[in-house]
Amino acid sequence: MRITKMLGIKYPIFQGAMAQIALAPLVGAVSNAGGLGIIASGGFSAEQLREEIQKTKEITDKPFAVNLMLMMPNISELVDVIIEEGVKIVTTGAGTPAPYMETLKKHQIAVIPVVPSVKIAKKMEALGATAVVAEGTEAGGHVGETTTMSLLPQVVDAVSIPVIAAGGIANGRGIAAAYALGAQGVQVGTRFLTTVECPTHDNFKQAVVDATDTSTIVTGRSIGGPVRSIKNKMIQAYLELENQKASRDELEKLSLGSLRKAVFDGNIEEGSVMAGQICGMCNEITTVEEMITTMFIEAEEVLDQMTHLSLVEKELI
Ligand code: TUI
Repeated sequence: MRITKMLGIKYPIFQGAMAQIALAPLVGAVSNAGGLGIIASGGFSAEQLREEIQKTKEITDKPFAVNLMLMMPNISELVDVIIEEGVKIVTTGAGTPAPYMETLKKHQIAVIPVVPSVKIAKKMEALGATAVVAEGTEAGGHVGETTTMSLLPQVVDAVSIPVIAAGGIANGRGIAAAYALGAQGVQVGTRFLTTVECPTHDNFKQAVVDATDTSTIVTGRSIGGPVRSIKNKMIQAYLELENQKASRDELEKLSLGSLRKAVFDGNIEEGSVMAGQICGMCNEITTVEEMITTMFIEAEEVLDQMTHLSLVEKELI
């Protein structure tokens, strides 16, 4: 069955669960526009998550999901809230959902882990995942090593559940490319940062609008937590510390609270502006609805064009 039918959504587009950003206003707008809005629960207490779920239900009566950032210490409390609130779709990232799988499945909750490799994709299928999101290293935030172009077809061939493509997708051409590589849909993060409904400080949006293809870099590899963000003063200092083989403590001191600093205070030089490599193409601020419908119209045009070219090449027209 197609992922759209399985989840009850119109367009096969997931909104990436960006920490501190993917809150009710953005999530509700995405679900109302026919995509899958996803609440980022990373950093939330159980009560904060409950409130965000309830706020989302006030904005939309369409399906939405909650993402579990598995590095957080309070996951089992968050799982309880998800069950109590009747959320039917969960995505996971930055770890394995194995300890929570049985409980989630028992409550008929679709579990869709984000995976950075074929090995982890297979592991998730064996655990009973409904689908997987194969995320290439082009993505923003916590990333793996393999690019979307290489990862996606290899994951598609390795599993028999639906695969959603993530990392480097911001327009209809990206969607068409993901389909060509065997994906059933896409997860998009960075392009949602330049929407009207994205609840960040305007400086944060402007940093994404101004960014180019070479604006991002990965830090944190030395401590086993690679994170992609837009280069700035803080990232420069972080890289210098990493080059000097600084300890995890020293590095964490620099990055502590940095996401909030950028997202809420608009301090884009000292804060963390997580974004993917496709930020160089996210130059326009539009509503979520306009963004999603434009992307799928463009994808269809590209796919029609490809069919046309193929017929021309076979000299059938
Ligand atoms: O999780 C993400 N991206 C994120 S989480 C995040 S919050 C954060 N804030 C500050 C510092 C660090 C993180 C920001 N961006 N993407 C999904 C993702 N999951 N990428 C890679 C993985 C992953 C990695 C290992 C998934 C599973 C895994 O191992 C599972 C296993 O079974 O070993």
